[in-house]
Amino acid sequence: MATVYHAKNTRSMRVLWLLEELGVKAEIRSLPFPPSKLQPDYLSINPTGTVPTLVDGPVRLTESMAICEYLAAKHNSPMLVAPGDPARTEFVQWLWYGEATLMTPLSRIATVGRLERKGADIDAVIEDARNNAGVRLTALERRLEGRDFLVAGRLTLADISAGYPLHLVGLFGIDHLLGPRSAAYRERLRSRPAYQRAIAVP
Ligand SMILES: N[C@@H](CCC(=O)N[C@@H](CS)C(=O)NCC(=O)O)C(=O)O
Repeated sequence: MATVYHAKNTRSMRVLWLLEELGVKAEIRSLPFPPSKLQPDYLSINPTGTVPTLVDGPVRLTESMAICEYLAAKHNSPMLVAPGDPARTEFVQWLWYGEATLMTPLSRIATVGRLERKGADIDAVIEDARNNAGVRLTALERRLEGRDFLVAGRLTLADISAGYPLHLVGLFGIDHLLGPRSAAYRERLRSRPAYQRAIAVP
């Protein structure tokens, strides 16, 4: 059985959610956050100190979407849009959008918001990141016109990728940045039993 190193409200929720969608069991090891400070022995598992990490026999992966691709391929899931599929190119675009485009300003809000230092400069950085997230979210709003899911007319890893930054938007109290289609899309993802089981893991 594979092992997943997890911390609540982090990108490891993508992996837990996918496992639930696949109906695949794994050993979940929950860590305090940030593990590099609160559980430094985790650095021997993942030298970057980030979560998630997946260990599956000789396989060790430390990128949430690489873990999702690995698991979806291993279990022959249609959530992975394979090379040769007409939807593949769009799938790759939206797979990266969730991590590379949406997570950039949201990670800034998370890391700067954790600093003990407060003040006008910090507020300005957070405000700029919020504005930037709002601009980046408009691409999602446009994409969802006439669509329930990002690609291929079904739930794919692209939705798992985008689902985490949308979770953070809620946690950060910036729901006003979501257009109506994006808000409805997030609800569609959140209402899935697999999502709810994953999000409940401590
Ligand atoms: N690109 C990586 C990013 C992993 C990452 O930065 N995880 C955050 C939590 S969402 C983390 O563990 N941060 C702790 C730290 O940087 O010390 C992924 O998708 O897994």
